[in-house]
Formats: sequence, structure tokens, C-alpha cells
Amino acid sequence: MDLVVPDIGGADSVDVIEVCVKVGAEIKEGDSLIVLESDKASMEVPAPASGKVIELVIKEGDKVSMGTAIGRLQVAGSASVPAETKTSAETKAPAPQQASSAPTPAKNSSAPTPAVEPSASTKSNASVYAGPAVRKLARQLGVDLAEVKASGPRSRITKDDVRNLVKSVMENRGKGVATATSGSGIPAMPTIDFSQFGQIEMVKMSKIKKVTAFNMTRNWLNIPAVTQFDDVDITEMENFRKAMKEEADKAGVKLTPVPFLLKACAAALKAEPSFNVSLHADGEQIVQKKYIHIGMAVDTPNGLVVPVIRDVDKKGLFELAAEATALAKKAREGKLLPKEMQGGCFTISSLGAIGGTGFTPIVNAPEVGILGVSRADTKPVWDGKAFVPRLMLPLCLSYDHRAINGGDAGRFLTYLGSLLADVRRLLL
Ligand code: CAO
Repeated sequence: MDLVVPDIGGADSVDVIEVCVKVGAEIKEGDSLIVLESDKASMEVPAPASGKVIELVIKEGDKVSMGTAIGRLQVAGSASVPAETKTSAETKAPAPQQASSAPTPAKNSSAPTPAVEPSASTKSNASVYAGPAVRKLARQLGVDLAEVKASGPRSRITKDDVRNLVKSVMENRGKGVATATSGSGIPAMPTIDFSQFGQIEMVKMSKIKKVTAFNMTRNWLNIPAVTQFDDVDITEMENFRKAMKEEADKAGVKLTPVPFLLKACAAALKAEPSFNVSLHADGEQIVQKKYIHIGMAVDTPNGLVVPVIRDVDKKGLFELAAEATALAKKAREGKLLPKEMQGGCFTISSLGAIGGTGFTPIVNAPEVGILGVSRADTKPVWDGKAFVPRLMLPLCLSYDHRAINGGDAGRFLTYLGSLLADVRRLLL
């Protein structure tokens, strides 16, 4: 018997959203053969008779109209089919004696049992057993049917199953519980009334603090970051800096370690251009930058801001020192212009004047690398014969592991260290 699409109320080019049977399956009259979905309704096409499916010429995603061939059925009790089967082209043409029955609008509870059960390993939205009405509900609620536990006969998913999943996810979200089915959803933080523990005062967050909180969360969640640590011997650099201090003062600039770090990072970005990139939003390309602008994190009473020093590679130490001081002052006075905080390729976050032995800076997207600098300290270093006192600067390099691999990062930090250990190298 030829199986064809029956009268579907005059609808044309209707999508096949599910093929419920496989070749070789024994089916009963009324079992669903395929599920169709038009703009207006979903419907199941039932088998017109019981028997064995011997050919299928239809697949999910096809567009069908009344008369489109579905396949062929060896009707139960009839003689076996001839050895030669019809070609797809032949079966697509409506046969003179077509057997079909009217499609049934999807009804969850009375939907017939399919001949083919979905296998757990290949379970997908298309292969789970659910009627059109249930699928529609799942789509409306954004539920992946593959994640729904079925309670209906023969593992059929019911509307209640879909609703129960949504309910449990929402309940667990409220409790801050991550479940196996919560996917990448972030459990919400509980709201706590701290006044029950003691006296409190509510302080309004500054705009900068709110923007920082948003950006940090976004960057933390989006960027698979790695932090690499190293201690760099800056004894010679510090001797040079101190020797230059008087000259710097005369030139009206404050020569701290930061201008040296800026200069060395610019050279390292040139030597390791993999750090001077951004990931393109299309996920297909990276943006390789040919300019070197470096951001400098500044701690202000209103919160953290990152002014950007442009073309660092083209500027001298005094010029960088003057610009860093001027930008830090402007930042603390809240006078930075938006364009002065844009266009950075890399960021330096120096807590050297404050203290600490190391930290893990958060990558400042769309940049892919950030250098954390902690307080330099004199430490005993083994020179091969004896321990000698050396001024060691702790560096922490966080990087976006999507853009940069560990080898790049190792080379970047080692090269940066070599420049800071011997600043004459910056001239090479
Ligand atoms: N180790 C030891 N001493 C250091 C040092 C280090 N790594 N870095 C700076 N110092 C010293 C300086 O040499 C200076 O001492 P002298 O006057 O004797 O030379 C002193 O600390 C104060 O420096 P400074 O703060 O005036 O200037 P700076 O160039 O070191 O820093 C700036 C400028 C803007 C980076 C800094 O003021 C700042 O805001 N840092 C905080 C950045 C921040 O918040 N980062 C965290 C971001 S993520 O939350």
C-alpha cells in the first residue's frame, strides 16, 4: 500500500517535523507515521492500516502537501511485496489507488504509540517521543525536550512533564541550587537581610562601581582565563630609576616603576603579537592590532577606571611617566573623557604601591591579556654560589585562553621579565 499525505485542509508545503516510523517497523492502524506543522496547527498523519513499513521516502524537514508520498506499507495479512521496489521518483507521484486516512490534530493523551522508540544515546528534540501540542508547549517555554523526563506510556513526554521541568528549574533557581538540567544558567544569589546580624547602613553604588560590577561579571563568565606568575629581578632597573629620579624631578615627572612596565609591555606586545588581538564577534576571526595602546588601572574614590595611554611603543620613559601621572590625576578627579578610556590593547594593574605578593587580575575584554603587578621586595636569590639580596617584582599575567595558548603566555612573560631585569634591552 502506498502511504501518502492525506487531505490536510488545503495546506500547502507543510513542514515534516517528525518521522515516527522506520523501515521494517511493524505498525498498527492509527499509529503516527509523521508529524506535520503548518503556520496554524500541528497534526499527526496516522497509518491507514496495520502492517510493516517497507519503504520511506520522506524525512524530517521535507515540505509536503496532500498526495506527497510518505512510503509503502506491506499490509498485515497481504502477500509479500515484489522483489523490486519502486524508486523514490515513482513513489512521489500519487498512485491511483492511494490509501490514506485523515490526519489527527495532535492530542497528547490519545496520541498513538509509535513503532519506533527513541534510543537514549541518540536522544534529541526530534527523536524524543512527544506529540505536537507538547512540542509546541516546549518551544513556547524554551524547554529542550531531550532534557525532559517522560512519564507517559512508552516514555511519551506529556505536557505535565514539560511544566514539571520548568517548575523544578525555577524552584531550584530560587534556592540557588544548580541542577544537572540547569545548563549554563547561573543560580541567583540569595537576598539576605543583614540587619538581623547587626547594625548596617545602605550606601548607594557609584555609577563607576555599577559599570565595573557588570563588566567584571561579564568578563569572568565569558572568558576562560589563566593566570601565570613570575618574579622578576628588578634590582638593576631600580638602581637606574633611582639614579634618574633627580633628572625626572627636574623634568617635572614622577618616575615610578609604572613607566618601565608600560615600555616593557609595549615591547613584549610587539615581540608576541598574539597578545595584541581581540576575538572577533563572528567567532571566525581574530583582530590583529598594529597599534599599541595600553590601559592603566587607577584606583579612585569612586571606583576603578582604566585610562589608556596611546602609542606606548613610540614614547620615552619621561613622556610615559608624565602621561601616566596626568591620567591618574584626571581619573581621581573624575575628569576622564570616555575616549580616554577606549582603544586599549592590554592593561596593567599595579598594586605595587599598595602591597600584596600576587593576585589574579580579570581580563579586560575585548583585550586578551592583563598584567598584575604586586609589591617588589628584597629576597634572597641563589646566584650559583650564595644567596644574594635581590629586589624581586611579582608579576601575574592573566590571559584569555581562547586567544592565547600557554606557550605564548610563557614566552610573553619571560621576555617581559628579561626586559625589566635589564632595561638596556629595551633599546635593542
Ligand atoms: N613595588 C614597590 N614599590 C612600588 C611599586 C612596586 N611594584 N610600584 C610603585 N611603587 C612605589 C613607587 O615607586 C612610589 O614610591 P616612590 O615615591 O618612593 O618612588 C610609590 O610606590 C607610590 O607610587 P604611585 O602610586 O604614586 O605611582 P605608581 O606609578 O606606582 O602607580 C597608579 C600609579 C595609577 C597605577 C596607582 O596610583 C594606582 O592607582 N594603583 C592601583 C591600581 C588598581 O587599583 N589596580 C587594581 C585593579 S583590579 O581591581
